[in-house]
Order: sequence, then C-alpha cells, then structure tokens
Amino acid sequence: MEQKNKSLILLLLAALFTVAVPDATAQSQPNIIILYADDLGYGDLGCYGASAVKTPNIDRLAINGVRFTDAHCTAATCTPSRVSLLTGTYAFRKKAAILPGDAPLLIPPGTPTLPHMLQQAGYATAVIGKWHLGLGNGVINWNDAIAPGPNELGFDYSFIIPATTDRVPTVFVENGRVPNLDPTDPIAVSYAAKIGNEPTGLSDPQLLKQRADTQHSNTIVNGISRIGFMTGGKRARWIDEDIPLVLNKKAKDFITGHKNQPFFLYYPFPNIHVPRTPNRKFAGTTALGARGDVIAEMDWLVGEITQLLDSLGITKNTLIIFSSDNGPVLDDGYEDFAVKLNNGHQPAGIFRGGKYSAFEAGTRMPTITYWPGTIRPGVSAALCSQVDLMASLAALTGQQLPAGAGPDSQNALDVWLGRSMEGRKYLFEESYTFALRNARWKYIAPQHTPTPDWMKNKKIESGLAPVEQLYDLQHDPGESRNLASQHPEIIKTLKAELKKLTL
Ligand code: NG6
Ligand code: CA
Repeated sequence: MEQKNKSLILLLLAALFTVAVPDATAQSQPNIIILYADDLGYGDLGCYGASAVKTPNIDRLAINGVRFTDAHCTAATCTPSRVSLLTGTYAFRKKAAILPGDAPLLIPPGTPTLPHMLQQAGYATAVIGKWHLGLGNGVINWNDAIAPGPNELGFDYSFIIPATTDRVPTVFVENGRVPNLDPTDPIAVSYAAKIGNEPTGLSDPQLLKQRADTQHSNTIVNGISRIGFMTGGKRARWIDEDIPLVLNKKAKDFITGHKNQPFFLYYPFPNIHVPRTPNRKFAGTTALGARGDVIAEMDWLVGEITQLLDSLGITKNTLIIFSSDNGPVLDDGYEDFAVKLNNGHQPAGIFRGGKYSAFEAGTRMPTITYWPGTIRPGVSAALCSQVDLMASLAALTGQQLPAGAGPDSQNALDVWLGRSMEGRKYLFEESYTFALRNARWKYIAPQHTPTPDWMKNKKIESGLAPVEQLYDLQHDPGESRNLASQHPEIIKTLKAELKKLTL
C-alpha cells in the first residue's frame, strides 16, 4: 500500500478509535462510593476543625475535593435520613422513625431507589454496613431466607448489620442469610419480652464491658448489653471490635471484583454509633476515649478504600461522597466516658444541638465530594440536602427517573461537583418537629409535645418549643436568639413553604 494511503487509514482508525472509546463513558459512568458515617458531628473531623482526633485520610478527601459547610442529611436520626438518601423522599412521607431490629422493611419493593436507578444504568451495586431500614414482611425467621431486604431494592450484593450495633440480633446478614449460622443453634429475637436464659445487663452487670442505661440493658453479647432480647446463633454473632475489619474486607473485595465495570458501593459505617468499641489497633489512640478512637478507626477505613482505588488505578474514575446520617451525641446509652473525656472538643462545631435535635447540628453534616481530575478542590457554602443525591446521580449517569420517583429529590449535580455554588432555595430538616431553611434563615415549627425526659437526662437539646422559632444563621449560627417576633414577614414565607411541602 502506498505510504499516503497507509497514513490515511491510520488517521481514520485513530478517529474511529476516539469515537469508539469516548471520554464521555468514563465521565458519565464513574464508580460511585457513598461513605456514610453514623452520628458523626459537623466538628468531629480534622478538616472541620477538630484537633483532639486526627483524621488524615478524610482530610485528604476534603483538601482534594469539595468540603461543604451547609450540607444536610434530611433528619436528625438514622432511619429517617437513610430512607431519604435511598429513595429521594422525605422521611415523614414514609412514616419513618428509628426502627427496632426486627422491624419489617420500610421501603416496599418496587419503590424507585437510588441503587435500583444505578442498576438500570448498568452499575454493579452493593451495600456493606449498617442497614436500619427493616427487613422482611413482618415476622422474620433469622434462620431462613430473609426477604425482602436490600437485594429487593436494587442492591446486587448486601452484607449488612440489620439495624444498629446496640440492637439485637448481633449478626450480619449477607444476601438475605445469616452467615456462619449453626442450624442446631437457631436464632430467636424479641423486642417485646425476655426470651431464653442468656444474661442481661440488668441481671448480670458484672459481665459488662460498658455499663448501660435501662433501654440498652437487655441481652448481653460480647460483654455488651443491647436493646432487645436474643437467643441462639452463637457461632454467627459478630465480635464488635472486629466489625470494621470484616466490613473493610467485604468492601475491598467488592471493589476489586468490580474494578472493570461501573460499580456503586453504599458503605454505611457503624462508626461512630454506640456501643463504641474500637478495635485494639485504635483503642486508646486519641485523647477523647472510645468516641475519638472510633473516629480514628473510621478514618482508617476511609484510607483503606482510597488506597485501594489508587492501587487499582481507578481513583480518577470514582466519585466518593462522604457524609453522616445525623448529628453528634455524647451520651447515647452506654458509659463509655465520652462526656467526661470530651475536654473541650466540639462535636457539633459552632452549631447548636446534635442528634435528635431541631437545631442546626441535628442535620448539618460534615460532607465531602472527591473525584480527582473532575472535581476542582474547594469549599462550598451551598445549601444542599442528601435527598437530592438520587436525582443528581441520575443526572450524572444519564438516567431518567420514572414519574413519581424520588419525589423530593432535585438535580443538584453541579453543586455536588463544586461547579455551582447555588444551592437549594429551601431546605427541609426533620426531627421531632419540622424546620425549614433558606440560605440565611431558619424557621422551627412549634411543637407542643415537650422534650422527653430521656433527652433532658442526657442533656440533649431537642430544639423543641411550643412557640415559633426563627434564627438568623448568618449572624447567629449558634441559634441563640429567637427573632420570631421581629420578622413576621420571613416567618410567613418560610411557614407557607413548609406547609406546601408537608401537606
Ligand atoms: C435510640 C437509642 C439510641 C440509639 C438510637 C438510634 C435509647 C434510649 N436510645 O432509641 O441509643 O440506638 O435509638 O440511633 O434506646 S440512630 O443513629 O440509629 O438513629
Ligand atoms: Ca445515626
């Protein structure tokens, strides 16, 4: 062949090749990892001002990604925030409250979900970690197939802690089965009354590693008394201190096994929820006691993931979203000395309240997006909500959500990727009342049911009041001056918007 023709063919081939392997594929189908902490407060990370605990791995995400200063989960407790994240729906529409460990699945199969949407987009999907959205249809037989659950909602693979680590059963569920179960030692669970003869926190406190309040003083497993009673399943029970190691392995196996195809990993850490039981690699490594140690442990978990992505060469093709499900709490039922050892650490940063609270720290979450090569590093003050991840990730992956799917979810992709600083006009916060934000103001609806005693006893500021509250967050981020009587016009607007939303 003539030299000229040869070059022409080569040129044509090169052009064809560019079309056949477009950059857009890499861009529109990046791997997506949601690293979701439990009860981590706005001020609990180095990159958000903490000094008593070091979080170098998460700080590295923040320095090389977008660190958000006004990003929110939808609610001040776990189950409600998680249902919103996965369905793009506010929790009150799902009647979501903190669930016991034997509750039925809160999200009916067939509901459009974030993982299902990504499955449609060709992603391999997995949840590895804390679930707390219920399982089964009513009565769960823990010794048989447990369904429906995550696998019926769009996750190809699931390896979960069914509820929380302070609730029975203290076993993992992998794709609807309790792994390592001995059929001659079946599991039974009860939240209504004591079953079996196993020691409880009340009957045998001498067996405890950490003393607990009455609600957490039922069956003792591994030296920790829990909420709820269980018997059996001894071989399958987790060892609390090893949970991070187990999850770390599962998460790494999933990523490695899917490194050549787009994957979505929803990785809800049990850290830093109670009981705080750091692995011995981390116990005693911070000045904050167990609560600080489990933050350090979580930071290590994050580093394990980013190092793996680096070593597999897929960092630039992976979007990581790091956040938390509700604000911080020091005393959540166990005597782990979090209060005593806190020593001036500010779990909520400059904000007021925390877990369970209508004040800002209930839902304002440490939040980072990281995607080297695509996301330009920076800090974003945009007002944003995790409820928007479903529509935003649909936009990212070129998916059209079916009608009615993710009814509260708005496409804020440019905000999440740091390309736009224009956040939500209004942002909804759920706790034991409703609140509505705009960029400057916060309205908290009156609540006539008073703060429950258990919150008062734990010095938890509920933010509940029988009167309307209005705070100017621009000048008073700590919500110390209720300006309701001075700004009736602002109240009127926010109240009307809130009414529209909750009707
Ligand atoms: C509460 C528990 C608390 C924690 C919480 C759920 C009591 C007194 N308190 O009911 O310890 O388990 O539920 O936390 O039982 S969450 O982060 O999953 O919402
Ligand atoms: Ca939580």
